Amino acid sequence: MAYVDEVLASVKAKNANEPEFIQAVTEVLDSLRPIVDAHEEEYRKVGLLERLVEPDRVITFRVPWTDDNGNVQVNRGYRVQFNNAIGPYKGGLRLHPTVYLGILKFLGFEQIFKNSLTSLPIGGGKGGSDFDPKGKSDAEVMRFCQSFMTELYKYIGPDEDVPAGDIGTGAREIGYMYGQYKRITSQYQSILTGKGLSYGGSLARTQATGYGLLYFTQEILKLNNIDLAGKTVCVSGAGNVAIYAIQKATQLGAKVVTCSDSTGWVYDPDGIDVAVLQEIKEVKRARLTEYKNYRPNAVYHEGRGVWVTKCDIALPCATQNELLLEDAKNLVANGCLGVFEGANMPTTLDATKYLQENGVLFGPGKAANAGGVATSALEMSQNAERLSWSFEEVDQKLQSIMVNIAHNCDEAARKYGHEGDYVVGANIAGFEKVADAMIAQGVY
Ligand code: NDP
Ligand code: 2IT
Repeated sequence: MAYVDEVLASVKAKNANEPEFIQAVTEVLDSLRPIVDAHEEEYRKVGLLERLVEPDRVITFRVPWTDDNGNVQVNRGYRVQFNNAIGPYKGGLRLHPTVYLGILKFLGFEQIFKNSLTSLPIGGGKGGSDFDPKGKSDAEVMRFCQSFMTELYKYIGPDEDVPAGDIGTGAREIGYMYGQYKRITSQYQSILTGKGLSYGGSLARTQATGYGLLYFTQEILKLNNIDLAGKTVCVSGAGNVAIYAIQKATQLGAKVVTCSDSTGWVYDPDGIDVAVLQEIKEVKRARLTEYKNYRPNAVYHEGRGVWVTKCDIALPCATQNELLLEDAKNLVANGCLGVFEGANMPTTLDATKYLQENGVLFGPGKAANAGGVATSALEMSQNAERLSWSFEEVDQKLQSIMVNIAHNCDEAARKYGHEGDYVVGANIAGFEKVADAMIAQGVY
């Protein structure tokens, strides 16, 4: 049996209750076949793939907190420290009721290759909790965050593990967690990124994932002689990544006609108004049903359905497995040219295959959304030198990182005979550096 198949079979057997993790590993290992086949003996000898698919460690803990009625609630907290071959563990904290170990293992595993692609020295990790910030008061969110950090602080450090935001974890949550870390340790350290600008955060980190997605998209389109300006774009999601993807796409001359949240989606024929979206989501923390109150030409639909809309470019920016085979068929039938993932693993494996087989350019999340974590690493650099760079300086660096990732994916795919397959390109380009470092550092 081929080495990849042996390891895949073992991952499936050992992690049978973690379908998202199996999905992520399957995508990565399948596309690493060309490079693994070329180095099979060397990799087998050091158990490279077996080590790569097993996290360095998984930490789980109880998170008790008191709600506004005085009742004690208990959530489960996690940190998955997946791989630190090329730098300290780095990756976000997800707060969502669907969080369980399988989700965080898939995200931590993806993060290894994503972080390597940034060309910055960061390893892969992820964490979070099944806590749902929606519908909670600020005081409840604060008490949860303080309790979460009271355990997490033992396992993180500026050269050890540096968490950040993800779904459900934004500026408010990072602030409460940072405050609690400082209170426990008396240390003013770079142990979180996505911090507020008044206490060590980087300019442009808020915008970075969405902006980076567009810089990457624009570069891949350019490599294929397609101009982004004038194109119609569909975005899903209405959170951090979606909002700044819509803003940058609009600045670059495209028209974004959709966005969505977990209850429904909006079609705005005049182009989504980012200021309105920010008011609804960032200020009021409200539902998208409100959008049509500000924009009478817009239509609100209950449930899922963004991908029925005709578009040139699709940017899934909400969550995993939100773009299914039937959606891929709709996109192809409507003449879509490219799908670029702002979220992590938003496209199912069969949908990805269908899109690629039908000539749709496909930018996988670990490349396309790497701008967020790249800018987090820039925040760590600024903290280390106790300086802060201007918005323009960070944005410039972000642009060149994303252009570089696009070229590296393109070249790696070409080198291994899969020209234009950016899934193969991203996985191989991300894997190479991690594999080298793991081999050089011996068996551990
Ligand atoms: P936010 O919490 O800011 O926004 C998430 C958005 O997706 C919301 O509109 C939310 O709707 C929607 N959503 C979340 N879960 C579901 C679900 N199960 N079904 C339908 N809609 C859902 O998160 P981010 O924008 O930060 O993250 C979005 C995606 O991007 C995630 O996959 C994340 O891992 C990825 N990512 C984030 C980065 C970052 O820097 N923040 C960096 C790289 C990737 P509702 O509010 O109704 O729940
Ligand atoms: O999925 C991701 O890359 C993130 N949520 C950002 C992680 C980070 O450390 O900035």
